[in-house]
Amino acid sequence: MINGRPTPVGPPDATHSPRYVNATTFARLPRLDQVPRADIAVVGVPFDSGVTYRPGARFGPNHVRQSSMLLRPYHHMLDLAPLTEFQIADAGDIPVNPFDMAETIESITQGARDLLATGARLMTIGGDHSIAFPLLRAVAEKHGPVAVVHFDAHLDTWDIDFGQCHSHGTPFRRAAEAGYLDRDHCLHIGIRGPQFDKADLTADADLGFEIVYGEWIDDLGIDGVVERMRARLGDRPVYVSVDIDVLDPAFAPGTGTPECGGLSSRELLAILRGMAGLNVVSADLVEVAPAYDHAEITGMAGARVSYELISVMAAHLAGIAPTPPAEPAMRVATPPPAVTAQGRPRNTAQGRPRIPTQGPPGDLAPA
Ligand SMILES: [Mn+2]
Repeated sequence: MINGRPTPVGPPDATHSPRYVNATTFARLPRLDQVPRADIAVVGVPFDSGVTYRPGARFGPNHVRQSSMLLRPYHHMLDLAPLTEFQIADAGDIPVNPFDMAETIESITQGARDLLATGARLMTIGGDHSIAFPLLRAVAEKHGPVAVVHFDAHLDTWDIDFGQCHSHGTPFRRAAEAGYLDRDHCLHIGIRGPQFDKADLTADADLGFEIVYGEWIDDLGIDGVVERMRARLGDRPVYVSVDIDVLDPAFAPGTGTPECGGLSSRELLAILRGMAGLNVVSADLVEVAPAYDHAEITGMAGARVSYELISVMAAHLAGIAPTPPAEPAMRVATPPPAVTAQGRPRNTAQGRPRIPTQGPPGDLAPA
């Protein structure tokens, strides 16, 4: 027994069985049909009929599985072995119809519903971002409206694409309208690049989202982002949605709508880790498009992000309390000088307070 449960079946010992043998599952974990039950089910949704630019995320689930072979059981930052202390299993892929969005939304809802009904939390690997809408529907049926933390270069609260209300640019607007979101406790992290229109940001705020822009990450720092995120989410049930394009194309070239100026994988992983102890009820990782990937860069990032999300869910299952935020004095032992070595004013929150405490920038704050 571990954690009051039957001893879980973990991945085979990589010091005795090479990682690259046999057909693969995520992190070489057992398939769901090989174990009695799972605390966390990893499930693929190979659907990309909602994309507006580069297609190919339908091949994301198996690419991420293939890139997950090196993941090891013990997480030293959390002092937790998610893959061996808890039963994690690969549930395969949910059926999709590449020619029918409506049918696929129903199929994904049912697939997620069935897995959630077993008591498992979901780590879903897409697929394009349109799959978040039916996943949120199934999660909200079980937990009620959820707080969403959405990592993405793009808002994905747009309204209509090509006359269609469901695409990879609309899942969070549709979910908000349907009542699946705990409004005023949702936030986007990493939004950047040009927008269609200033009004998109006002509409987004009206749907209940706060934004931590990608352009703010350097000034806020990891701790600052984590602090805002945790203040926004509190102790509510949380759904985490990670679009791999929140990473800079240098760290995730294999995706459908890449945007320059994104997070590094180290920054994203640290922010995700900041959720340890929160009640993360399920999560997804979407938009890995292997045709544009090189040397598995994006696949490995997707696998590692999924591992971090699994670890955060396992930390909650293990009853690990969220780490209290560090004292500001401890985080910044010596304030940085007000000017750079080149004599320019340093671009910091202390030097130039250009990060508002909440809401969109400037006059975009909702009335
Ligand atoms: Mn997205």
